Amino acid sequence: MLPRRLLGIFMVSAVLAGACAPATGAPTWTYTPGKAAAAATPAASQGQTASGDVLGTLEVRAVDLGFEPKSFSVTKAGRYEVKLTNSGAIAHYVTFSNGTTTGLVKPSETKSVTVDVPSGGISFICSVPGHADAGMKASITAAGGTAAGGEGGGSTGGGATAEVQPDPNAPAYVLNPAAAPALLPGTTHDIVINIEEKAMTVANGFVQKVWTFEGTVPGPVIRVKVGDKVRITLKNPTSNAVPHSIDFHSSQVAWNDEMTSINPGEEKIYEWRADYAGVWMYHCGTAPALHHIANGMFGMVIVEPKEGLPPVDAEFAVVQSEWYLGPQGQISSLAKAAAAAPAPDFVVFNGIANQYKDNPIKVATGARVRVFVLNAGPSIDSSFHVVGTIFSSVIKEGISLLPGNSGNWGAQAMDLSPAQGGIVEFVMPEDGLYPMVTHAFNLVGRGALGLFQAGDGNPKN
Ligand SMILES: [Cu+2]
Repeated sequence: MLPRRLLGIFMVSAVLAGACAPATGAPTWTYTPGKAAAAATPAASQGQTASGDVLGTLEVRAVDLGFEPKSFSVTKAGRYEVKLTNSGAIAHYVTFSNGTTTGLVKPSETKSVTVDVPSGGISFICSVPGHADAGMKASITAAGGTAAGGEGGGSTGGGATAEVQPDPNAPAYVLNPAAAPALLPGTTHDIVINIEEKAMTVANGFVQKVWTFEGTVPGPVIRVKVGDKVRITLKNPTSNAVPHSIDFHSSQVAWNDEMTSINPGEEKIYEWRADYAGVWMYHCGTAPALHHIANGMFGMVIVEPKEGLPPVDAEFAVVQSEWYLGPQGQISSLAKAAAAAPAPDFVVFNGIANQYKDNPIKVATGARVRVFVLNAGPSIDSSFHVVGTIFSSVIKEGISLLPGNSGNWGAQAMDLSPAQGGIVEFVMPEDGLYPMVTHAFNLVGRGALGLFQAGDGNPKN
């Protein structure tokens, strides 16, 4: 337990240090005219590309997620030292549009790099994927020159993009089975979750560099019952580029203890007890959490009541989510996901557009079917509906409609806002196809369509 506690304390300290640091209104400017040679400092060893005398030092502070200040001006073009102090809680870089970089600067660290500022100025970003889009862009202008602007080059992808075109050479997607897993045996569960950043075909012709729990989007379904203890070991391998974290909505824990971010090469333990039954979301909460969710870091926890759920004939787990495409092979677009009126390229069930339309989910005719449904969002509501059926049982966010209720009430669609989950049960009474949709029909054409196939799928025989 001790290492985890220490890590938690360290992260809190980093956050507080950031919050208490003095605000910097004006650019920190340490160049002394006429004393340039005397002010020269030893050249930074990392990423050095510049040559000649250092004309001054520019101090920049990284906060989560921005640079302070965002613009510098120097009196003439030439070679400068740029000193990055990281006052945030997660690691950052200063990376210039010509490729010069400080390298990774961890929380509370300071690193310097020297760079040639041309007369036209130069821009820099944090090159952790997603951070530039989240606002970590800045620029240096030289007096007499024209501004390079702060939105400059060196982008690592994920920006607002023109419409992404399908790639005919994209690998076929890997079908994500919809069957719900069995309840984990026992009452205490030790679970390792490896974070993996990888390429994934998210729709026919479209590949994204997704961030995953255990290599899949969504991450694995974890199924326990009320009273169980769960001990998660979250691992962020050195092969990853970005810090990550995990937040279980099924848990009651301090945000700044269990949910803190871990850098590549680190791991941490997150313990919780399943106090309440339901269908719960888990997700990465590392800033910007919108981007980490939009890029694949979410999954479902099922907590059954202590006495268990009544038996049914077949059980499935379906997570609805959105894709905001970045360029082919790159991370998703934070700019698109962050729009006030988000317009996803795809809305999908279990990570991949139309996968159950292409590969119908087969059930026996007349069987009682239970579907655990989670809306992972990050931003669009779900109206979960199975065409041709009526839900005789709905348990949603602690509220239940059960078969045999007086009045024989039923339900046609389960409304789930982002991060809400529920359970529906229904029967497909005759052979045939029963489409699964969100009844926001503009999204059905964007991938939110699956099929249940009862019997042989043909009602005519
Ligand atoms: Cu993450």
